[in-house]
Amino acid sequence: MNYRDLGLGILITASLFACERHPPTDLAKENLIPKPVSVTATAKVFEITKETGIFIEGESPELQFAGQYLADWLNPSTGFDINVSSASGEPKSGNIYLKVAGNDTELGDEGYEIKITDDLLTVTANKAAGVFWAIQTIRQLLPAKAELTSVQEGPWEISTGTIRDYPTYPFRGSMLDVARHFFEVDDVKRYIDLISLYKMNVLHLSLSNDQGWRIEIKSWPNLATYGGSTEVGGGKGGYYTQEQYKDIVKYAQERFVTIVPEIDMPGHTNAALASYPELNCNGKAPALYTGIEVGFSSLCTTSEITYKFIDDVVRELSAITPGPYLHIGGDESHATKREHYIPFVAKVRDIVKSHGKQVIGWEETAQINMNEKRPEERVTGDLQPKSDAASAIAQYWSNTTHALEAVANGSKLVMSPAKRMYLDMQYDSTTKLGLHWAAYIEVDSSYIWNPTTLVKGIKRENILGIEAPLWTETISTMDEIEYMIFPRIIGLAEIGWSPEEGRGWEEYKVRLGNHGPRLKALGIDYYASKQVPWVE
Ligand code: TNX
Repeated sequence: MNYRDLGLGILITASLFACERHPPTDLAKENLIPKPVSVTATAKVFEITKETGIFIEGESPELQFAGQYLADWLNPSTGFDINVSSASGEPKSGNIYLKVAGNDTELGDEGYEIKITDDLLTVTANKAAGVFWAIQTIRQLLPAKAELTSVQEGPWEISTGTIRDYPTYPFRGSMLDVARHFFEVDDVKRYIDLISLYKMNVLHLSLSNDQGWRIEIKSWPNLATYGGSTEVGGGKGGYYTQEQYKDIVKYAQERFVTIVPEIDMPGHTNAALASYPELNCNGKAPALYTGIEVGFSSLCTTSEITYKFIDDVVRELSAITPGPYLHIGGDESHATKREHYIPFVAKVRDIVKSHGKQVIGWEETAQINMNEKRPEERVTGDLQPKSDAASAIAQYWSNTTHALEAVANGSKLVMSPAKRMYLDMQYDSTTKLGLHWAAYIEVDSSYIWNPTTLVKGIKRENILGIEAPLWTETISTMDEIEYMIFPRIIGLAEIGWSPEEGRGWEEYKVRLGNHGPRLKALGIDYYASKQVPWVE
């Protein structure tokens, strides 16, 4: 045999082996997304068998839930009957051991360590959230068919080594607009499942807009029953009762996802204005609206009743929202005079604080911290932040001046740059759904950017996190949601979680391509971009 043949032989064997998942031999070569902080491989194999049990150390219901979540995920496809039991100390060989230990400062509140030897798989985290994110990683270490709900053939092997991992940003979210089109509770739950697969921990629900009011407010019942009775295009709309909202919040909480409810004010309020004439300066209720224009509606910012209304809404919503945040919108208030907008936002912020919540507002709300001059009229020394400015969070979407005002105030930013992160933007000019006012966003473009270098003057310490919004003017079914958010949201989740230094498109697209079978197994209707080398 000559050397060329030998080389070819090795090449063929190596490429066959690369396609073969079993046995997996190198933990460091797994296609994990988000990419973990560190992975070391030890070249052996741990196997999940019908004898495997899940043992949890600690009594918390959250940890109990996480353990059961893993069992419920493993059992249908493996056909095993894996149980969760309490442990005190390491279980015997062949088991999975989930432990909240609480003293590894590097891991923080959401980080985890997975240590896999040939006889034990151990997850250690400071908090149950870390264990839950570790479980999402473990899912990706098993073959894609493990995601199916019918019994599949094993073996169920994981290569050995250690993964240590924790997020870059504490706030990693997506926004779902349930106002332009209404989505049922089960769709919202699926959305939560899908974002938490990739370790996103915030779901911002845009609950009101010109086209619909989507949350029951007991003291102002027409908001939901009348204001929620239609949607873009004139469909029947809908709303969540407070019980349904609480059910969504609980479902999210179990999966370590915080719900951020938004009531957009003073603009984007036609549905409320149509429901109650007294909210209008002229005392007349406009008709319901089913188009997609923006910037034409405003609450009457100079009347007392408006603030009574807001206080009632914020009180009821705060009482059913365990998370720390309440979003007041504040975007595109083109129908509100600037001299009215600024004191309005200041008052609403006080109302939200009085109900114990931290305010988030779209970038325009950052202006209220300044004097009342327009940016172009200001001279040095004019930028005098009000004393409480720093406590409000601003959500950057397109205007860098406003984002920098937020920074000058000491506010933290949630980064949602429309040109990179808006999931309603079309992939290219052939995309049938979506809009393109900000950009066409192909999969590479949504991935190749960094929050810390996007806007001069916005630094790492100014950023609370990132959020990918899905506006739904053109989107009305779960399939359409999935097509617009996948696969872009996967890369955005990685931007929120993984260290900036380790990221690169050429390497990422290969990992992403390897998630194709997993997405299919999960029944996700993703956009199969030609930029990505999808694995069949
Ligand atoms: C801008 S981003 C909006 C929304 C639209 C979206 C469509 C922002 C704060 N406002 O009202 O739905 O564009 O892409």
